[in-house]
Amino acid sequence: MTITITAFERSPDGGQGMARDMRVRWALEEVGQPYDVRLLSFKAMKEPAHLALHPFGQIPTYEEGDLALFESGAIVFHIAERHAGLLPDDPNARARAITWMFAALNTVESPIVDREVAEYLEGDETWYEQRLPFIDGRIRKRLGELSGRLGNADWLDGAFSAADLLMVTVLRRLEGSAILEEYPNLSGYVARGKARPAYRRAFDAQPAVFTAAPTG
Ligand SMILES: N[C@@H](CCC(=O)N[C@@H](CS)C(=O)NCC(=O)O)C(=O)O
Repeated sequence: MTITITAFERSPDGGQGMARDMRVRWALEEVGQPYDVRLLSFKAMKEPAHLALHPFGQIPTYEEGDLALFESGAIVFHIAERHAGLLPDDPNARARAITWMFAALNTVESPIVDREVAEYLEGDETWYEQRLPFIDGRIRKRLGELSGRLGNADWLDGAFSAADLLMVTVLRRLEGSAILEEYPNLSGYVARGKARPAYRRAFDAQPAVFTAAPTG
């Protein structure tokens, strides 16, 4: 059955792969599943046809036969459950990998997204300069903890898994801020993820069209 995902018609980051369809593309490349991409304008994302697939009018979505999913984490989890290669077979190792998937999206991504929102939407506010150090402090706290746990390991818990795929895409959102470079093992971790052939294929497949709009 054909898999179809949605992505921005015009990538606000100019094709840097920061939008969350990149996670889904990468997961599909890791498990060797071909997919089609339906590109959407910002207007089309808020229209009934897309809202029927995604209640919040965002990308990415995932369609396969009768199944329609939204939320990048849920989509990556679905792909990892249906195809070998992104979750360990051992039940305990699998549960730990799933735990790290939640950690990436709930615990690490949240302050990073706060920083993006502040930059995009609050940059002109009088209190912006005072707020940024607080957000960066929350990010550094999480990165310090993550860095301590990763140590010298290649991946979060044994072999590369969907947890690493999500965590790498989350940490990538800090590219350009110089914060990530304060944690050399995390920079190396992101570089390892980006060096995977499946990542390269996914990155090269996403369109590089610039608009000034924020990714949200
Ligand atoms: N938690 C959602 C977030 C989805 C999201 O924020 N998508 C962004 C692109 S990365 C989007 O569609 N932004 C445009 C908008 O919200 O109007 C997920 O992980 O899929």
